[in-house]
Amino acid sequence: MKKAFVTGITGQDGSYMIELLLSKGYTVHGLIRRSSTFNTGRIHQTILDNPDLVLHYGDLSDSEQINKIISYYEPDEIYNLAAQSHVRVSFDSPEYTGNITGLGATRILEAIRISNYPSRFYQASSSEMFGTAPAPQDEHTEFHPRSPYGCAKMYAYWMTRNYREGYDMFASNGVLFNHESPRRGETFVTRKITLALAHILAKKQDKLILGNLDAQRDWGFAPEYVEGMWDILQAETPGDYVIGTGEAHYVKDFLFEAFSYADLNALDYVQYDESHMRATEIDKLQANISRASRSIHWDPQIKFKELVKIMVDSDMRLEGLEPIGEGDAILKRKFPNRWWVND
Ligand code: NAP
Ligand code: F7E
Repeated sequence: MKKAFVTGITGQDGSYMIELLLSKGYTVHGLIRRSSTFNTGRIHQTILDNPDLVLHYGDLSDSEQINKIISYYEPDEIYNLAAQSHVRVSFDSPEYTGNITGLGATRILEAIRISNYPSRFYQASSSEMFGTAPAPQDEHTEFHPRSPYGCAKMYAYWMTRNYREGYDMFASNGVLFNHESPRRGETFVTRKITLALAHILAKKQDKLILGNLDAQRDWGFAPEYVEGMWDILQAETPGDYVIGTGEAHYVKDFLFEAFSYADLNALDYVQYDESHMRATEIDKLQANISRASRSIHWDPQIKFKELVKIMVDSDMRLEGLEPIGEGDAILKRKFPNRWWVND
């Protein structure tokens, strides 16, 4: 039976990742931050249902606990999914973001090196590292990050490559473009839109306040991306892979698509607020996934319009409304056997 160690298990990707690993028969050790209120909303049922999930309190700022877990349990695979992951917030807390999102990866890499156990390491790298580099971006594109978050991720990316080259470790980067789901954090733009729409339909909210609508992003469906992370660690050799859909859409496209799916005009509800703007913005991110498609056979099934419908249906259900249903139908048709279809 394989053992995995996953950080960031209470987040969107971490919650899907531990479910995927448990479904494959792994024993999963998860790092969780102690908090004064419950932070296990996304994984509550998984904890109850799975004796093979072992939780460890700890923090990426504290190498002591990370060292102990890695040297004592000797995991076969380690997925570093924890981060201060909000780009706008990273402008307010650049030092903290560097400590967690950047140095956090180094703490794990050092712990693996010291343990002398051949754990395979996955680093959650990000398309934010590409910044102003012209789209489409791939494994050969030069990085030009535009946020403290992007800079911190670049440091972690290069440390992962350096440990691979210097210590012959199986350490890989997944350079993932934006991926969303019904479990997406509520302050990221896609979820903010679909949740606000559900609140508007439930008559609990009448305005949606947003920032820059003119940026373009390559948005995919998170459960498929988590499968890509696992694929990256099953490859014969370590390496770095770009994962995305290959399509770019404006923020305003997501907004209008979501509201028109519910038969509403977004212009009747949306307002602009400066506070959501960033000191430096990225205009366009769009993946070229040829390498992932060719070498690990990873190809996404869910594209932009389907993603919007899946998220709107889910948030309508969360608000006690009858979903429109096309999103639910897409999930059932495309993934009849996947563990997360009945979310
Ligand atoms: P998320 O929902 O924001 O989850 C972040 C996770 O990190 C949470 O479990 C959080 O714990 C944990 N965390 C934060 N600070 C920590 C600390 N100091 N010590 C230990 N754990 C800490 O992020 P996500 O969307 O799932 O993304 C997963 C990873 O992929 C992140 O590294 C992110 O930067 C990266 N990434 C995401 C995307 C995307 O589009 N989603 C794209 C590229 C890369 P709490 O619940 O306690 O806050
Ligand atoms: O912003 C614009 C905003 O915060 C997307 C993280 O998972 O993906 C994510 O980072 C766009 C930006 O995602 C609001 O200015 C407008 O242009 O949803 P977001 P992100 O910054 O692309 C990358 C790949 C990661 O690695 C990150 O961890 O939407 N935007 N109005 C807004 N964004 C937010 N959050 N809120 C608004 O009101």
